[in-house]
Amino acid sequence: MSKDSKPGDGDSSGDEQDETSTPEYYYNKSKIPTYKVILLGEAGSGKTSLFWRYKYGSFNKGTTLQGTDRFKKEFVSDNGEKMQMILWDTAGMERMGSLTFHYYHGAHAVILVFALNDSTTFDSLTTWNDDASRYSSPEVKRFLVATKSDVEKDQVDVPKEKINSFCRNKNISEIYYTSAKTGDGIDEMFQSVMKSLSGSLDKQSQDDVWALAFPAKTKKKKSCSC
Ligand SMILES: Nc1nc2c(ncn2[C@@H]2O[C@H](COP(=O)(O)OP(=O)(O)OP(=O)(O)O)[C@@H](O)[C@H]2O)c(=O)[nH]1
Ligand SMILES: [Mg+2]
Repeated sequence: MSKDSKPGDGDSSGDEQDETSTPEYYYNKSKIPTYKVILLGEAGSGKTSLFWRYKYGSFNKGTTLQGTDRFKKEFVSDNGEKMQMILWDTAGMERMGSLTFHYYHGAHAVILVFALNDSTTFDSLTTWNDDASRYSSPEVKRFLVATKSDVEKDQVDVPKEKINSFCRNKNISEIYYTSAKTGDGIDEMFQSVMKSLSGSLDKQSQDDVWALAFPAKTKKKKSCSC
């Protein structure tokens, strides 16, 4: 959790924006390669809890969190290069079937999320994966994340063989087991995702990454009457 973050504020909510939340500000100031990473998965799979745990370091039991749905975090790659991730959460839009172009557009990585104790969230992943190809890019990097790894063994509803076979068929090299409740596996998962992305950035896409995450306030300049 970043030192100044607290639930409900945001780098990101898009409502109150000052100079420091404009794309130009971040892009010109940081010049750090920045990757857009999106969470995708069925309602209830645990996306917001994952996001929340990573950003705030706590477990939020609410299911309808709103406000902060983008979060940026700096990493240092193995070769010492700084890099940044902007993580996007759907803020519940998937429940209305209304994930927008903005959500997918320009994503460098998709984290497909399912809950270990709910096979319907796993079964829907094929559709989410197809949508990622259609609306972001066929080349977008994909990662598979199982959430709720804290549940009792007898509540696990998705067999390992099914998970492994999905990974093989979709060309996904890594599955991560995480728990937003305990925090297990989450830091490691994001570190690993960023490590995989390191060095893959198309420099052309940087403007889009910032502009989509932090749309500039459209202020009209005062015209001079002289
Ligand atoms: N035991 C356990 N429960 C979890 C965990 N993560 C999330 N949950 C619970 O699962 C439910 C759904 O979690 P959310 O994070 O809201 O899921 P979502 O994918 O964001 O779903 P919507 O935004 O509601 O569409 C909530 O009741 C959470 O408390 C976890 O790691 N362990
Ligand atoms: Mg959510």
